[in-house]
Amino acid sequence: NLQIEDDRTGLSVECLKRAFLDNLFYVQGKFPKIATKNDYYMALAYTVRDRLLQRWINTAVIYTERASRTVSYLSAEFLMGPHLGNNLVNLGIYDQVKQAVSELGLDLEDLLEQEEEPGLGNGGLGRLAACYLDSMATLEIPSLGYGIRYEFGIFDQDIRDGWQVEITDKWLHCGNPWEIARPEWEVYVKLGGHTEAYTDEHGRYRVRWIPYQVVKGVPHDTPILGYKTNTANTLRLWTAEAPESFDFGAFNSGDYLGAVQAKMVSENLSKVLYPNDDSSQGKRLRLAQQIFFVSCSLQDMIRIVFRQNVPLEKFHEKFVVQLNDTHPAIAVAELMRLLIDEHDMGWDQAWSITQKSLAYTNHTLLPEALERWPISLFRSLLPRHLEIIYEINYHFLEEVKAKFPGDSDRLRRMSLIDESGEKYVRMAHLACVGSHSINGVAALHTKLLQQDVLRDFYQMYPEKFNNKTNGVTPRRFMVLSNPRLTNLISSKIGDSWIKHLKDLKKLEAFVDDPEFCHQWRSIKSAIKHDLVAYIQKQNGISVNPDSIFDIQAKRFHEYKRQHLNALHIITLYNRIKANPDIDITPRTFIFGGKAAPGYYMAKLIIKLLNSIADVVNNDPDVRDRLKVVFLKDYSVKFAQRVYPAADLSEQISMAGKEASGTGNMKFALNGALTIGTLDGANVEIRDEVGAENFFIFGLTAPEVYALKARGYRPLDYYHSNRELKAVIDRIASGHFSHGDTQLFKPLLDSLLHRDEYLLFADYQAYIDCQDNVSQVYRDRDRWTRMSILNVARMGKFSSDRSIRDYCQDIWNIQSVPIELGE
Ligand code: 26Q
Repeated sequence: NLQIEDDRTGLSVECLKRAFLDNLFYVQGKFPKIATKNDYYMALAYTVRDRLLQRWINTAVIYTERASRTVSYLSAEFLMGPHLGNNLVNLGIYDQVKQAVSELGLDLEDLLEQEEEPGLGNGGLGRLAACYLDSMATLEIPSLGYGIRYEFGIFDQDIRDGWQVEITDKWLHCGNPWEIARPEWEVYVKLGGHTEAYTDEHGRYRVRWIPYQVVKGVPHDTPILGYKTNTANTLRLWTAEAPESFDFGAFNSGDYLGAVQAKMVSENLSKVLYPNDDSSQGKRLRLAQQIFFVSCSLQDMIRIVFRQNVPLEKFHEKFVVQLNDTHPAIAVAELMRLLIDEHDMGWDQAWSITQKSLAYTNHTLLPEALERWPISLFRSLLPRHLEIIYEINYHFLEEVKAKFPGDSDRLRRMSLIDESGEKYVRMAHLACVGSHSINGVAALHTKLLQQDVLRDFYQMYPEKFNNKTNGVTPRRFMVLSNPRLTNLISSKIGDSWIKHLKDLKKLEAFVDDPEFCHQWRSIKSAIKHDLVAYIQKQNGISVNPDSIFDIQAKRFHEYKRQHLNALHIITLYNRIKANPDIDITPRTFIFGGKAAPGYYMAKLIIKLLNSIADVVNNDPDVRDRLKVVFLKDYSVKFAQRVYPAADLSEQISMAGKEASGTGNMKFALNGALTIGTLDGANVEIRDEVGAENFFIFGLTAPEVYALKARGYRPLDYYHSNRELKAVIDRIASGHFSHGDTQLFKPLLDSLLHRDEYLLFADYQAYIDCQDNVSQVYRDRDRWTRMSILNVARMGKFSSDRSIRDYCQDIWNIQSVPIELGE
């Protein structure tokens, strides 16, 4: 039956057309005349899925046969973005499929637009996990991504009257063609209740946990295909269900409604993604989500270990478990519990396996974002884990005492339990103690962890610390999102750079080639024209495509200082108002990003930007020299449209606060120049592209500490800087709020009296630097040259490089190439 085989796996245009129509008929139950766009999207998605499955199964067979060492990437978030386009790129059939659907009278771009992206993450951390899955598959590293299949991902953002309004994200409402449920691998997770000590048949002291509730986890698998390899790894996300075997009737003495309620409580666990990207007050449901997916994942790994006839004592040889921040850090206690309570292992051996298996990545420098759980909450949900943590803490503090005798202050600081007031479990400390590796995500970040945030742990375990500078996947963020630049580059230097990003260096040979520079510039211009059309349609704003596209796209946070950008806009506006004929390089300020629903100040900043937009875009004095655009509902899909159109990338966080940033890399890779502080990975980007091709400004991290130490007084800056004062006064006057002087008062008060993120201290440096940007932009040849050199020198920031570093320094793992046998 060769014909049938070919329909599922063949890659020719003819075969793709046939398969597409077949899926439209047999999967969607439609024929062309009555099919909707979504039907066509689904038919195409299934056509692509069939081709993935062949690779997926081959990969699984080989990994099982060889019992290959495997990376488990544990993350509460995976911000995958749309699958279809990426799979077409990685399968290498983008052009064939485009032709196939076009011969059927359809437009591929149209169908790609149909996909509802799985927004199962907040921002950088979740997107990093997705880039790493792409790179692990491309490098043929056996890996499993483990997380939660949230029914509602990050909320959709609407803007009403300038304010952010949140709308639930129903990403599953049309079905998800990319996943396969695996109910046969369900697992059970206990919650609540109490523990009992007993003596087992060998006379050993043991503990039994009698839970209040048991929840069932069902895995849903999505194939993750590497770029032009046959490797298809798995993203395994868990949904929570009530176990039907649970006898609700008996448990609740005929209380049917109570039983239904219990079912709903179970399902709650995977209902919704928490939309804040800094850990907030201890919420019981959040902790329940963490133990739920961590326990499911560890039990799944143990099942795989047994199935592959690996003895449990060799768990750490089969798996290395990377913890994406502290969200899965409960794994330290849960792995101990599984080994000891469920698999009869002794403490010392369990501890050795746990430490050898786990590795921890930190993503934050905000002390307030370090996760802590109130002991009472912890005990009521995870009584057994708390006992285990106390025991780990006992052994750990003995170790600290041995290394630093007589230092009781150090014991207090390092304890897994914060006892300074209400008692808390410190998850970062748990992760540090339970892991063999602790890494930051950029060189500066790692250094600051060692000197500051985790300094005691660095002194205790210096050998555990290492840096792994973040990276991004060039497949999604260049090949897929920027085909025009991709084609130009490949026409000059071939396409090896897609897998070996350092090969972009070869572009430097063309930086003095006028024809090449001209092409480079026309491509950027064409992409900007596309965005202009989009903005016209979305926001009804006419934008000048020759203006500087100055873009800040990221979550809204005070430390990221979108409001510093606002101060610059108003500065230029004031200059125009004072002198309407002033010669200003035209600029379009573009913003995208969401604020946590409970983060009042971040939402007020969004309102401020939209209010400035209303005034500036409609003031006749401005004469179209300035435009301000807030693009709502920023997402991965949207990011792919925005990065290629940028001239200027805003990376202006207060130094010492942004762990790395990854948007900075995506912009630069697409030929934008960066204006930024010496923060996170900006430092390394500047080192790579050259200071002369980067707009740096502002205080450095040590200068920030020094200024705060000697007493920072924002009012002094306000009173001594004429332009700054005029900007603040302009906002305070109600100019952007229809005369309402109260609206932005909380923001202004915060700046004038605290200014925690030093906007005023950096204001003049930022303005001067922006004035220089405007000057340089006028020399279009110089700008183009800088743009080319940025791209040519971005090779370091491929997530392939990051993953190679993880493999070598932490995971000790080799690639396993996959042959496509039958
Ligand atoms: C924790 C507890 C309760 C509720 C929410 C959270 C939570 C959720 C998400 C805490 C933090 C996050 C996300 C953090 C994040 O995205 N950090 C970013 O990680 C990037 C990848 O390393 C870095 O580039 C960014 O600098 C960093 O801000």
